[in-house]
Amino acid sequence: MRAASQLGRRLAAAVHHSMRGTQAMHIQRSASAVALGAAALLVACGGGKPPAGGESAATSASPPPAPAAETPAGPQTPDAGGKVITVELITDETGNYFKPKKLEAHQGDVIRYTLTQGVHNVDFLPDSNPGKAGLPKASDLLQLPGQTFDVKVTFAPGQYYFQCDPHAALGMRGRLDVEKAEKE
Ligand SMILES: [Cu+2]
Repeated sequence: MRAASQLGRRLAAAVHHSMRGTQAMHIQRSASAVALGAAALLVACGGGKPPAGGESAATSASPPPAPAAETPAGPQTPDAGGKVITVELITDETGNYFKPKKLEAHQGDVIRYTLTQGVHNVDFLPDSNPGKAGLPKASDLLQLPGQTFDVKVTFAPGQYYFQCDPHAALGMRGRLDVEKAEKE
């Protein structure tokens, strides 16, 4: 404390010695104006931004929505007259596969990929579906039995191919034939 105040006095004396009259006063005033300005900025920043704690909470809270964005298909509802078609994703002693691996759906139906066993995803790989528009984005990995990934059949009639990325090379692929919605 004492050393600090001595230093302060020495500095003040040095300023008075090196500056004279109004010039010194002017410097001192602008110095305090700068200090006030800085304080105002600090207050502005403190008020404008959430406190550090809140910010880190926001940061740690933001990752969960990201995977949700990559998997837009939450539970979907078929159009009137449409249906839900379940396709199981399975790992067993015979291998990794979709069941059924070949299916037919009409526009407006929902395909409910459902994990039965193992860890799988569903990917309508663009390379496997050249020229096709409106393909669903690849799902996240499904890891819990009963977990689902819904694909609403909104795309044009035709043949589509899907696969499980981790097991595609092992033959975990499927084919979807889309037909126009049936008129009732
Ligand atoms: Cu798989």
